[in-house]
Amino acid sequence: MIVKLIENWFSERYSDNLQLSFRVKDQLLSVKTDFQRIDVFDTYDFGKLLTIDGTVQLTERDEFVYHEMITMVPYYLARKAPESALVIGGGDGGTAGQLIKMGFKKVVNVEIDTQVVEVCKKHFYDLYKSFEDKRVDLRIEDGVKYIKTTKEKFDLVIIDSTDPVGPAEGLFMEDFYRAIKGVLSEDGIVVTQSGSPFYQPFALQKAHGGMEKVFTTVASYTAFIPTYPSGFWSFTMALDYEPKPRSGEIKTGKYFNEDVLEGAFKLPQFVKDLIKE
Ligand code: AG3
Repeated sequence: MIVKLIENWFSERYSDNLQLSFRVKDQLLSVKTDFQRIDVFDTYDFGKLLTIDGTVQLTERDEFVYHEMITMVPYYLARKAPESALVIGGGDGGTAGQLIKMGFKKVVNVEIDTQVVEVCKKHFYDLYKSFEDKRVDLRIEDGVKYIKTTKEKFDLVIIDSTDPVGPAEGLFMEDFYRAIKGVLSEDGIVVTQSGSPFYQPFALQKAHGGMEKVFTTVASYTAFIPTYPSGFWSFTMALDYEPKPRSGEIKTGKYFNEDVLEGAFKLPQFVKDLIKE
């Protein structure tokens, strides 16, 4: 007798000819919200996987890389240790959780889609639980609007968004960076995820080019994130002074350490070429 086993796979499509596939034990959820489609899978190799509009947002196994790198790098380069942060996006809670761990006194997290938060409460409680911390103020609203109306100032602004298509498009624009400058405190820094330099050069170029119009110093850095397109990911930060590591204070994470803080800014030539004026 021939028993045919059914295999289930989730694939993120990069182009008509290329995709990254995860074999999955189960699909745990699929919802269509007012903004996007959210899915959760239980994968064999990466634990639970959260996708939005078919793109990998995080997996249990490698989320630490992204969440450490989007927080610890700007934190240790700031002139004095930041104490307050604003997270735009980040409805999974991973970024807020990392900030709390690092000792931030106040984190405002503005997520546009309440369903992202609900899904993570159910399926990624370890990340979601940061929203139960009294130092974290979760607001469900449009980040662009929030920035334009708030009177608060922040030492660090983190744009933890999806790719620059759909709801996140406005988060990669010069106007938005200008508005962010208005909510930064004196030594403030803004950082954004800026895509895969190999597959999404336009994301990096938009972020870097937009920030350059608004801030005196803009610096892109990279990290190895196995489940994102090409596994080679970029972040871009901007500020109005020369960043310098606060050596002596630097703690290590699971990915982040003092060598990574330096090395992450050493860019391959094709990446330098993408962002040169
Ligand atoms: N946000 C950035 C995910 C971008 C991934 N893009 C892709 N797979 N095409 C991650 C949210 C984690 N807090």
